[in-house]
Amino acid sequence: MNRTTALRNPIFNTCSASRRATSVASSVATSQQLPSVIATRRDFSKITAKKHVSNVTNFKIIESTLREGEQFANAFFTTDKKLEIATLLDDFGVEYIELTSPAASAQSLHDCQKVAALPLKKSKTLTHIRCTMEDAKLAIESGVDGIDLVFGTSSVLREFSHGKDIEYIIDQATKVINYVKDSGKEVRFSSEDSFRSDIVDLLKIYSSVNKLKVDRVGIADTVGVASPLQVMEMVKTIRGVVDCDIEFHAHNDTGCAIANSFVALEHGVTHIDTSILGIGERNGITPLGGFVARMYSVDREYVKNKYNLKLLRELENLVADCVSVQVPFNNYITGYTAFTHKAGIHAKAILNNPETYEILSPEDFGMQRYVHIAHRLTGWNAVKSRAQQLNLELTDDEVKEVTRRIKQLADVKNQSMEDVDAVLRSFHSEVTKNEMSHHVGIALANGHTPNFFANP
Ligand code: HCA
Ligand code: CU
Repeated sequence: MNRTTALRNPIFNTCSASRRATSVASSVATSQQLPSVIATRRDFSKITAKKHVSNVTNFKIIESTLREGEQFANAFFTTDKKLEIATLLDDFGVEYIELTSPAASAQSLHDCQKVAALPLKKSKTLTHIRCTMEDAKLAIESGVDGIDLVFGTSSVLREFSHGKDIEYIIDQATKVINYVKDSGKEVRFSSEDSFRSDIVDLLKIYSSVNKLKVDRVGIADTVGVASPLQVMEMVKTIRGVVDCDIEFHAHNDTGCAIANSFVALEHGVTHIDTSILGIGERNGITPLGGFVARMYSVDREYVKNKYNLKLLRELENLVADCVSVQVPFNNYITGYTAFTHKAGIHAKAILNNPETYEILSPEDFGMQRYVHIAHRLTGWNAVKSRAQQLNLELTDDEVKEVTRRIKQLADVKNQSMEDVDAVLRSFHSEVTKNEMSHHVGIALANGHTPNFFANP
């Protein structure tokens, strides 16, 4: 990467942490720090080919329901539930399943070993630990395929959490990474609270661990503060100093988790962390379903071939039940209104061609679309389609008339589908009776006895 790109990077002008980074970056130009960063960049001059490569059709999911999700307020997973969730995640096809640290508790160690021993078809198992030799030893012994190391790098964490400086962090990371690598396991190093960390510190750390040949580095928006533009700048900057894979972990405090994950992939990230329904610390992280919806909208075939999308609903129901929450009405894909069309104009177009108002096809996810007609915004095309479903034969003029009645009723009070069906049925029998008496009248006038009920 260009020697000064990181220092001129607009990210440094867009948030307070970044502003601090600008001043640090320019002030350290004459200090001891910067030359080593520049030297490191020179070491990576060969990796420019990886810069700005979009991975929106070439990404991996690190599913963290059994790690980040366990940090959700309501979460309590028994061993059996963990095994059930992991098995279903594997059937769904996520590339990785991340598990709570075996150092967290005796039960966590036991559960980590149990999940790691499952005969999974596709998913690899990871555990997520502090960057210490003790945790690393336990993690290696638990039998997982890979180990995610994390260290707090923001000044606020360095001051109020672990109290260590950057040299100490790099030193410690070097010891633990080498130890994990010697065991043959996959290893990732991540900096907690990356977006409130000093960019110069981050570049030093990431380029050091990259030299140690980690499989991945991780960027974590631990507090959900980053905007998509800031993510873009951060990812581009880090992509410029590492040639390993990059993982992105987005919290959703300000509603940007999915957008941030997407932008991250567009600019060179390779792995995205998710959890089912987004459960995690506070209001959680990138939800698996929402992330999948986003990616499907870009390349439907890629996503359909990679994941068993029809299992999404089952996964969400399983986890929702387990942590005592409802799947939200407006949830991506599986929410109860996700494929419900209401306004008359929408309903008409959807009935002609679903692509008019749907970028996601409900059938691909084992869902069904629903045209809502019991309201004052309804239109006669949608009412006609409902009458056909109920096998009630009506002319277009009759459908228009009954639609007027439905609208009148819906202006007075909220209608249910049952109410509308009842109106349709009684209207239909009314017109049928009228027709009958009309025919009877004609027949009698002609001197015949009509027999409507005779067998054919
Ligand atoms: C946490 C840690 C973490 C770690 C993310 C990562 C975060 O605060 O519980 O390892 O990439 O959000 O920073 O979940
Ligand atoms: Cu997190």
